[in-house]
Amino acid sequence: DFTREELMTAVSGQMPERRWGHTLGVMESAVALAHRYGEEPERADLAALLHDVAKYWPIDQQESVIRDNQLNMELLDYDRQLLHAEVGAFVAKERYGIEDSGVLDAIRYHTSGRIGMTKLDKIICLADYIEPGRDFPGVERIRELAKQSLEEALVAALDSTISFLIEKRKRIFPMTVLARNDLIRQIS
Ligand code: DGI
Ligand code: FE
Ligand code: FE
Ligand code: FE
Repeated sequence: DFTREELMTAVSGQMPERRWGHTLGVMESAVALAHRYGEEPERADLAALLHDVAKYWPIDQQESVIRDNQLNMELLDYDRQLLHAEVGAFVAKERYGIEDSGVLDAIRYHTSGRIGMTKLDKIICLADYIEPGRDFPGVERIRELAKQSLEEALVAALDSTISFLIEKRKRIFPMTVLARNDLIRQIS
């Protein structure tokens, strides 16, 4: 088994300095959200540590992991940015021996979201948007919303991604739209 320290060394070695800084930021934000919203901080920390582990793997390698292990093949029809989440969950389990399926799911769905997001899913997905190093239009409003409601903040975050994709005339992974709809349903 890997200690947390060994995992940190292994993960940081697979990404540029800047992305490792992002990962540390997501860990910090995820733990803070866990305390605020009653999730186990250790699980938030672990999922955040591993969430982008595959982000800088070559795309053909990410695609191979998905094909060779019969993971979610639908992802291959959409933006390549979606692959690293699915691959990351696989790697966390198979290479790093993570057995907590809730942690693995939080990694798997951190980019796309999903219907019926767990508290841990929401925390990791949201922490990914609001970590201290993030600077995109609207991030400050999402940080404020995150103090009041995980769901309100996450809807705002997904809306910003969906708007960005529309602006770039990219296709939207349907699960992202379903995730947003489901969160709005949970709020109202
Ligand atoms: O890995 P990070 O950069 O930290 O963040 P992420 O895992 O949330 O990746 C987000 C990127 O994925 C973002 O630049 C938008 C892009 N993307 C492309 N198609 C989709 C998508 N994101 C979502 N949620 N849904 C899509 O269909
Ligand atoms: Fe990511
Ligand atoms: Fe994200
Ligand atoms: Fe990230």
